[in-house]
Amino acid sequence: MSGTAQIGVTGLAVMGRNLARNFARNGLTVAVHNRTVSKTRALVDEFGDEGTFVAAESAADFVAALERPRRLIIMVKAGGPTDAVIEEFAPLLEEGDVIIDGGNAHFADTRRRERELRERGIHFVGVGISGGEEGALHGPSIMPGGSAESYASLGPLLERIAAKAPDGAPCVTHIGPDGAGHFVKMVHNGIEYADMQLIAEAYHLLRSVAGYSPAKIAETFRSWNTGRLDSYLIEITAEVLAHTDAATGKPFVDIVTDQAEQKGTGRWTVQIALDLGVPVSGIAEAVFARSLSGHAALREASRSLPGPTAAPLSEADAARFADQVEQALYASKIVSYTQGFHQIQAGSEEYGWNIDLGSVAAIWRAGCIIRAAFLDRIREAFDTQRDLPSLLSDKQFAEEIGAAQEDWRAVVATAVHQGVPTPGFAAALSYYDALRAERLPAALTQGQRDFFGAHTYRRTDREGSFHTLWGGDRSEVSA
Ligand code: NBP
Repeated sequence: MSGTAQIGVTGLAVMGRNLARNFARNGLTVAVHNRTVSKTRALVDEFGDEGTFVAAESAADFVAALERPRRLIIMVKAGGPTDAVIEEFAPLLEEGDVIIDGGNAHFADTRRRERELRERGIHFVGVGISGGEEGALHGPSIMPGGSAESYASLGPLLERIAAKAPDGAPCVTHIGPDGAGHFVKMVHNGIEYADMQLIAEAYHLLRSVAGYSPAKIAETFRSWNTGRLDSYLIEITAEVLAHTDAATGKPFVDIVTDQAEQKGTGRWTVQIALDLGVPVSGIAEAVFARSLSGHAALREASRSLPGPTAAPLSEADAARFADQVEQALYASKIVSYTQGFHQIQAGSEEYGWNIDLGSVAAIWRAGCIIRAAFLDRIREAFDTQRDLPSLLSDKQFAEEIGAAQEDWRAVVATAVHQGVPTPGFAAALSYYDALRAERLPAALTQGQRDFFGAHTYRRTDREGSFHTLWGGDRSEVSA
């Protein structure tokens, strides 16, 4: 027998509970279930008047509450708990039913689960959800993978609860088969790491070089947020910097321990980029910067190492420097997105996902942590130029980054002179210069590899592989 709920959510911690409420508020009948039954009861007691919930205390009741084909979303802790919940529900389901994992799963796990459940006739959809708990309640950006057939059944429901871009389009699209959704969510988080690092470097420079107070930097960020840097992360940065600690009266940012945490997805992005051979140096520097910050003992032991001294800037010079930092931040941000989209493109080719990059940019325009005004232009660049080799090849972005490059270089040079670490800005600039270079020293690297390991090299003037007899008469042989 089939129930009446169009969707079910199991796992009612902060994310699952808010997602269930979002579905209910949008007119869907939602079956809700949680391992610890009191959470199910609490949800219905507190928010039952927001819509139609069917509270289920057992797995069997939960499955029975769902209309067919059943669509049930798992919102539990990623990893072992997700497998445990799948094993609990799969035997109760029938062919054509859809299990959706909305947790932060590794895309390789999603590929495995999709394959295993497909063999049992069940669709498995790995869905990346971004926007935190607020997004889950009011409209997240949603990145579903899985089969096209499952999206036909699930997509219309997701469109109801997704964030809406400024043009009204729901921030959800079928990303591609099996693990494509979780892969794109992973890269989204990698870009988020890079964005946050770049903003942190801009703050550090404005504080250390321009001599601005946190309140003044908050003001500066607010004004940047009215221009091309308009984004959620810039907006909340201004909020954080303007906040005063009630206990001490000091700027909040000054009473927080300067050791950042890094959870799975940023690290995964870099690990997978290494496997795919994609240079995501901005994301990697962001992960490493967080990691370095956490090495408290190492930092303590190194604190007395010598560094430069610099005179404070005049007010006018500080204002001019702040403008340059805006240019450096924007240019570096373009590079981060260029690298992230390159990784998505490479993953898509490796796994045969056929991901539409313009659609990915489109669904990041609202609801997610990296939402930003310029994503609309990224969408347009990929939509109108299907064979764009890189975001930097787009005429408009190339012009903008070209116009920013002098200030970008000045900022990185000042940071080096004054001993302010800017790994994100510097890595982005190096990436830009490496892509531009007529010749790279990789030619020398190849020579070294051939010398010590007979790894061979290709020539610029002839086809084929060659090896020089370095230990002998240094003549060249075809390899
Ligand atoms: P948590 O990640 O804190 O997980 C708690 C939930 O998992 C509870 O409902 C708990 O049930 C359930 N659970 C666990 Br733990 N082990 C279980 C098991 N063996 N069997 C059944 N249920 C089990 O919840 P969350 O912060 O709401 O996040 C949910 C998912 O969404 C995670 O994968 C997370 O990475 C992802 N996500 C989170 C955010 C965010 O901003 N927090 C954003 C995007 C995605 P119990 O109540 O009985 O203990």
